[in-house]
Amino acid sequence: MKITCGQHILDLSSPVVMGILNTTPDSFSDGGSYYQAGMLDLSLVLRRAEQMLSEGAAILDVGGESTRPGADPVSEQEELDRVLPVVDAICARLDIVVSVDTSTPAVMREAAAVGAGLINDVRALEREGALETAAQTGLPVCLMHMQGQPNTMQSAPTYEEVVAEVANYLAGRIEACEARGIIRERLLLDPGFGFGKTDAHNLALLSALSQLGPAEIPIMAGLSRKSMIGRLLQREVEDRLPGSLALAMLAAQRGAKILRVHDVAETVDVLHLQKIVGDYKA
Ligand code: PT1
Repeated sequence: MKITCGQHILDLSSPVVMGILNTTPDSFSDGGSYYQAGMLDLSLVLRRAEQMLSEGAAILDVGGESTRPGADPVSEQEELDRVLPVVDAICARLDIVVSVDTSTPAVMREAAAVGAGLINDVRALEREGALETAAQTGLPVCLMHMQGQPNTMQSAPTYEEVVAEVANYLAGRIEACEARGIIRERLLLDPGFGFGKTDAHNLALLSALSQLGPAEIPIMAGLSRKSMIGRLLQREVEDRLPGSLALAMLAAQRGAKILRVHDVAETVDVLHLQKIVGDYKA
């Protein structure tokens, strides 16, 4: 299973790691890491990008809008200012697929112009103009499910049948994409762990991960350091690595092809061992 991401070809025959690169001052676990005196420091971002590449990341996901629970929206200009210099700098220097974590058409268009290889949209191209813009870039798109909006989504998430509802929603977005010329070979699906979901909802989605969509569309999963791990294991955000690794492995076992994580080296080790054990013939 291969997918063309701009200049790069991404091989998803076994699961790969997407390293998280947040250029926001307020992300839940690594917010502000690349800021010096209130300014985004490109050299710090590049150092981290190089490190994640050397640790085995196949993709780097660059985002300028925090979408963790409770986060406030960001202006288009702010997002452009945070994301574009980073995408540009990485694409100019490193041989890696750069994904842009955005719902904003202008960011999609400009990021694609400087070399981004993937659009990761937590709003599944629902914003005005996003479907058309994403279609024009020719890039693959990850469609994620979210109930509500980040600042309020965790107040009272409600579903009658969470797996069926998420699957139906994603089926509708696949249809909307195909109607605009974004063929399904260009799509990825993501259940959106923690996006308007209780722990029970997240667990139901994890256990039914492979039933979220058509078998030929790869699934992406983002569980790294999320609050579900904190609640289930009583762990603060800095102590969620073991939980994150366990969930990454379980997601891969259930069919996820892209794992979106903070801890690249550790997750690459887990997936590597999983492959060795899976391939072993006694
Ligand atoms: C994700 C994801 C994402 N997650 C995709 N993109 C975030 N495709 C940003 C918590 O409960 O899963 N898939 N982009 C980060 N969002 C959250 C959500 C962070 C919930 C933290 C929590 O702690």
